[in-house]
Amino acid sequence: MSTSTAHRAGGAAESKLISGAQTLLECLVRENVDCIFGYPGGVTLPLYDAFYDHHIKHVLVRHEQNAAFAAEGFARSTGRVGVCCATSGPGATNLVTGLVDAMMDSIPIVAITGQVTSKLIGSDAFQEADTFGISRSCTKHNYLVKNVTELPQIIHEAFYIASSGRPGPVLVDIPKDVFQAQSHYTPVSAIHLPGYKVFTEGHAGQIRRAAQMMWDAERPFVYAGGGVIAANASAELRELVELLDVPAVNTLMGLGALPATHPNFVSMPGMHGSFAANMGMSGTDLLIALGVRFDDRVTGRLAAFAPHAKVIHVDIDPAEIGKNRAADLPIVGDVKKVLEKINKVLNELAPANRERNAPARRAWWQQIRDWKAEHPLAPTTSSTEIKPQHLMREIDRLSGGQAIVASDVGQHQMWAAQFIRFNEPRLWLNSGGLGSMGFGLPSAIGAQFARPDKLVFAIVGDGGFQMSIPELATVANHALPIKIIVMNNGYLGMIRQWQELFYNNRLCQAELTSFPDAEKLAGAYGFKGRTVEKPEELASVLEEVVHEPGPYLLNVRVSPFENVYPMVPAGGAINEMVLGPVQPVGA
Ligand SMILES: Cc1ncc(C[n+]2csc(CCOP(=O)(O)OP(=O)(O)O)c2C)c(N)n1
Repeated sequence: MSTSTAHRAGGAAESKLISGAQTLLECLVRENVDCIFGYPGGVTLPLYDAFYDHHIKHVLVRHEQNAAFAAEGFARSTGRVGVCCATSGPGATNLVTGLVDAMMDSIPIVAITGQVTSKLIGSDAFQEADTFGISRSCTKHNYLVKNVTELPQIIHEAFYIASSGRPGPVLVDIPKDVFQAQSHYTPVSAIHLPGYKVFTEGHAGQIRRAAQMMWDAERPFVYAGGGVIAANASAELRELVELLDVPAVNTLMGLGALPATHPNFVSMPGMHGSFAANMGMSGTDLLIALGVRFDDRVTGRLAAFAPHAKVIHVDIDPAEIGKNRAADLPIVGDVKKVLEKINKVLNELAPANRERNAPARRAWWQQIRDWKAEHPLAPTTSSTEIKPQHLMREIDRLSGGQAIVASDVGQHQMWAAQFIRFNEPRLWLNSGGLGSMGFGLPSAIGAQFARPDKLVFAIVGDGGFQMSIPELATVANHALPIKIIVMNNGYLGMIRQWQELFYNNRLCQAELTSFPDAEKLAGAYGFKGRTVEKPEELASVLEEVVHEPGPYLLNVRVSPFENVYPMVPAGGAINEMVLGPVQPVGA
């Protein structure tokens, strides 16, 4: 394999002797990087000296974890590689949660860390940590740069690995003396990685068999995930769904892959998925699994998952195939390319097949419609308090399926996923695999830098928000017009829900008191904030928030004891949903 993005027109750096720090920036320019999220420290000072008069924008976040989350927000909202940067020791260890997060959700980021001077490595020097060792299990690949002459090759490899195949985080650890060393910049013209093979095309025979299975099925069902978004395969997914006229779900990571307003879109499956989505997964005879990993939050009890289904599984990562659920027909390849080919064969086979199972398929569609009508995802409203579902429906109305919504983790995340519709990919940003609180605000920051034209909401719980309060300074600094919506239920809501339902309502360390006054807090940073608690005021206050040209912090007091339903209790089968509050006997 010989391919890379490394050989773009560079700067004037090729002939002169330049420092390692300048070499790094030259490589970043060639990778089209225009924005980095970071935090300086002793060993990265040579790099910051190079930043001083460089055109690449460096955004100073207030904690390194948020540099990684912001880089992820940048990457998730664009598909481009996000870049973050931290110093050695505590700076690098603070990045770890973000690296694990990017690894779990297959997000392409490159993390640059400073390391102590080469000759001190291993001596327990000040701010020394074994960043290479620590990051080994939470990166797709990592490097420790030993010589400045290796730097261009390593940086371009890092970008190539982060963005190719199954995307993921790559870390490059650079000792201080390497930043300082002088060398002639030598452009890199190709990347050769003999041990790294990416199979993109899919097996032609398997593709043909898959298309035939799709026509043969009586109750086909599409299960599309984050891999469809990573592969930019939304158009091909839509074509497949329309060709077969098949019902489809998008996972939490895949929301927006098929527009939420598409008539074939059922909704989200899984632990808090809709009745129709979970019943569809349980009743299908052919599960068309595209860029998904059969996550336990989707499958519930694996042994009971999709019991009648044959499975076609398309994924770029061979390690995913058969990991949780055996595939009857595996296809390793880029979902976009594979779907293009499948759609072609489906068209070829259509005349001989389209009518064959038409009655069975009509009955299947009727069943799906009945399930949808039986238990719709209906928003709960009240005249005395703001219900969380009401809040999400209002945000949905203002978004019109077009806004970027970065969510934190907890109940609000699930309600947002259920009620806010996404009509495009890369609008819904959330920490799906790791479920990391503190993700919402910094990822919204990354997204707003990447897509300044977009309306960006950060929807956070009162718990998670307090993990990212320092980033209000970053928002203020750059006057980022992010709409920060705190769904404030006075609790670590998801913890309270589980303690109520599964621990006999013995609420322990779940209550959150002392939430700051939003108006004063935002005011202290120089932007607008307020609290709303009356349901009749919600719509007009949200309009005001959206029309404010600058940032806005809106604290929405919602009913404290609302639970997210449907819910599949941990270990349950996904068709064994609890659909709503269990009524006390005699009620
Ligand atoms: C960093 C981190 N710590 C702990 C958890 C466990 N956890 C999951 S949801 C949740 C409660 C979140 O509360 P809040 O932010 O108020 O959101 P809500 O559930 O009320 O919407 C907790 C503590 C987590 N996901 N991430």
